Amino acid sequence: MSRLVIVSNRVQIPTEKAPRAGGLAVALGSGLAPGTLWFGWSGKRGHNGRTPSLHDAQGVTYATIDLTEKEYHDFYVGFSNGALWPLLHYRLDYLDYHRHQHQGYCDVNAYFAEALLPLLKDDDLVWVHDYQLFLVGENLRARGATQKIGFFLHIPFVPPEILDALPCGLELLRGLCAYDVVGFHTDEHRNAFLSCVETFLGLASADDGSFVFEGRLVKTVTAPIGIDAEEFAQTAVRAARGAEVRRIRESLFSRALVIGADRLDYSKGLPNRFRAFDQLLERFHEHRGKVSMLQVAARSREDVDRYQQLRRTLDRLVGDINGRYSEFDWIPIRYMTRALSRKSLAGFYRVARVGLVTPLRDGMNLVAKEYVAAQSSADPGVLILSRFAGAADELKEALIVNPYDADEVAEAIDQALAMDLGERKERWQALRERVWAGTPARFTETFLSVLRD
Ligand code: GDG
Repeated sequence: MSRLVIVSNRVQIPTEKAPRAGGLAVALGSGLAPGTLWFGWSGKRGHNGRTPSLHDAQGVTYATIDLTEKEYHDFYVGFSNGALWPLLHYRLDYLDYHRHQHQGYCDVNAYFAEALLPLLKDDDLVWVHDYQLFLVGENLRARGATQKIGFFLHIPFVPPEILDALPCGLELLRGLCAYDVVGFHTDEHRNAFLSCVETFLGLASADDGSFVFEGRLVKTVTAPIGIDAEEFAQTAVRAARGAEVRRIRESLFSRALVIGADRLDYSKGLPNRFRAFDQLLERFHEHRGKVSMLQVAARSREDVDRYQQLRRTLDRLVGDINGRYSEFDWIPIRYMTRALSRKSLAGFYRVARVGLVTPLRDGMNLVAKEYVAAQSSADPGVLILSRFAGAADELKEALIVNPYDADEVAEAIDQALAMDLGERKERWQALRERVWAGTPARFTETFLSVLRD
C-alpha cells in the first residue's frame, strides 16, 4: 500500500484536549490510516526557518512550515481570501485583485512544493486540498516529482465567464491540469471546470470527465464530502442530557427554535437569512412571540475587510429586527459571534425544530448534514436548505429554497413550523439514509480509488 500524503493550507496537530479541530480534519477523520503524512502551514507567522517541523500524533506524522508576515498577508489574506474566495463564490463585486498578492500566492505555492519534496517517497500518493494550493502540483512536477498527485476543491468552481474576470485565471487553470486527478463535491462544479478547460485551453473531455493536457491524462471526479453521522448523532444525544441543552430549553419556554450555524462569511447569506426571518414575522403574525431564532456566526478571517463590513451589517440588521419585534420577555433573534463547543452545537441542533442553512453559494455545507444527524427519530426537525449549497444535490428531501427570495424562505420556515409529525418523519428518514451513507471513508475512497488507478 502506498503512503498517503495530505497537503492542506492549515495543519492542526490533534492533542488530548482538542482531538480533531477544523473542517477538513473532521471530514477526513477516520480516513487517516496510520503512517499518513500531513503537510502544511503551522498557523504561525514569523521567520522560524524554512524546513518543516515534524510531530507524530495518533499514528499520523504532521510536517508543518511557517509563513512570514508578508506571505500571510499576500498569499493568505490577500489573494486566497480577498480574490479567490469571492471569485469562486460568484462574487465578482467582492473580487479584490492585486498583482503583488498574486505573486505572493505563486511564491508560497512554490515554497510548499520545495519544502515537501524532500519528504516524499517514490510511491506516495499525494493529495492536495483546496483553493489556497492550486499551484502546488505544478510546482512539484517542475521539481521532478513523479508521484501521483491529486487535488480536491472544497468550494465551488465557476463557469468560464466568471473565471475570465481573474487576470491570472488561465494560469490557475493550467496549474490544476498538472494534477492526475481533480475532485469536486458536485457535478455542477466539475462541469464548470471542464467547461473552462474547453473554453480556455480548447480541450474537449471524454464522457468520464477526463482529458489530455500536454500529453498527460487528467481525470476528474465528483466526490461529495460527508460526516461521521453516527458519532455526531451520539454527541447530540449526550449533549441533550447536559446542562447547556437544559438551559436553552428553559430559556425557550416551549417556543420553537430555528437554528443557523455558520462561519461569519458573506457566502453564507446571513443578511438574506435575517431578512427572511423578518419577513416571517412581518407576514405570519401567529409566529410573533412563538418562535426564536439562534444564529451562531463564529468570527472568521477578521483580517479581511469584507468580513469586518459584514459583521457591522449583521450587527445593525439584528438590532433593527430585534428592536422592531421584541417584547419585554421575547427576542426574535439570538445572535452570537463566538463559536460554541461542538457538543453544545450538536445538542442545540437537536432541540431546534428548524435548521436554516441558506448560503448564497457553498461547496458542500456540512452544517446541513450535521443538523440531520443530530435529530431524534421520534420527533425530528425540518431542514431548510439553499439550492446553491452542494449539499442540495444529495439532501433532496429538505425544503429547498432560493436564498435570494426572502418571501420564499419565510414561507418555508412557516411550512416547517406547521409540518405534521408524519411528514417530518418521512422527510427525515430519507435524509438520514443519505447522510449516514456519505461517510468520510466513502469520500476518501471515492477520490483515492481514482488517484490510485
Ligand atoms: C468549506 C466549504 C465545505 C460552525 N460554527 C461552529 C462550528 N461550526 C462547524 C460546523 C461545520 C463546520 O464548522 C463548517 O463547515 P461547512 O461545510 O458548513 O463550511 P466551511 O467552513 O465554509 O467549509 C464548505 C467544507 O469546506 C468541507 O469541504 O462543506 O462548502 O466552504 O462542521 O459544525 N463548530 C463549532 N462551533 C461553532 O460555533 N465547534
